[in-house]
Amino acid sequence: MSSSLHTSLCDLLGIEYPILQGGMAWVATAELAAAVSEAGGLGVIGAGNAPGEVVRQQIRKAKELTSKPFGVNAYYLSPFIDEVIKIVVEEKVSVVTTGAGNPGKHIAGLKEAGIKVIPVVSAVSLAKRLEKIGVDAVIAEGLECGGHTGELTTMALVPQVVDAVKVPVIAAGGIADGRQLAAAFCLGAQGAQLGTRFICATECKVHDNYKMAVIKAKDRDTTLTGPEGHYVRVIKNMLTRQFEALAKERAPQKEFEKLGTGRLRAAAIEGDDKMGSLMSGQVAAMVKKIQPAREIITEIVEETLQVFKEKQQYLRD
Ligand code: TUI
Repeated sequence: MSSSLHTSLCDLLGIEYPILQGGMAWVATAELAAAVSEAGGLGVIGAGNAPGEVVRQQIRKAKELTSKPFGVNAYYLSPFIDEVIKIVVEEKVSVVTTGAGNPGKHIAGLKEAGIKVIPVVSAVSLAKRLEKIGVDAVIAEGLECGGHTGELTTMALVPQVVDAVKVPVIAAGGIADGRQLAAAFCLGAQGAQLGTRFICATECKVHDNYKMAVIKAKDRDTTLTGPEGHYVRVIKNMLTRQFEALAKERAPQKEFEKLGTGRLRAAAIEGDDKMGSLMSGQVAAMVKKIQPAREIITEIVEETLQVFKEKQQYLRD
């Protein structure tokens, strides 16, 4: 590679390429995070609903595998969220990304510990509020993403967040290759977070059935499940058909919760591709093979550079 790709985000986080790996619960373990960081991106351990001590073990394992910066994603619907934050501070993790809630109450403590805080937002209002309390960057995540989704597409959300805040914006949702990373830069983002493509990294320890479901998925094979306002994007299977039946009969939220409990673990650990929750973004169809994290990053960087080089021919003096 003769030229390289460098933005302010690389300096902020001490990484080589402006690529973050999504902190996917049950999927983004220490091995994946360390591999992404070793390859020059920012690897992120997904804390999900895990107790603090389990997250500490994961952090220590990642430290054994890499001396480069990595992050932990704190999931704000976890019953263990306070202890996860305490452990992240004790372990002096470089970066915390947050999801599924407002991390406001923890920001001062994390900043005091010298930890970079990067929340996921799916709306402009939260991005502005969080910038005021001192976050280092924000991840603007569009509804193309896997797992919990907001209401706006990446194309609509990213430039609106870029216009509303001064901190760097990282685009997420619908990004799997260099064309999409280049598009994110065109929208004003300083980097991108990718989840789905990294599910199929060699170093990702998720069950092979999960990886194969992503690889086999076609363009319209993901869907949103869950009650209104709490949508989760997954690959269509028997579970999503049962969710659809609940939605049709306008079942109460607790019925959705009952059907959904333990399903992500079932998919990720046991490989249950029928009744498991195969969380994945709309770009699943673009993921065609299992390959090392380093290869994924190198390919995306080369494609992005190629896009910018090619498109220069559109310019006229
Ligand atoms: O967090 C995600 N996506 C996720 S988390 C997850 S874990 C899970 N495990 C088992 C069952 C279900 C889920 C799967 N996918 N994305 C980040 C994200 N955060 N997107 C949107 C938000 C968000 C939503 C509301 C951030 C803040 C927020 O705040 C509301 C408020 O208080 O203003």
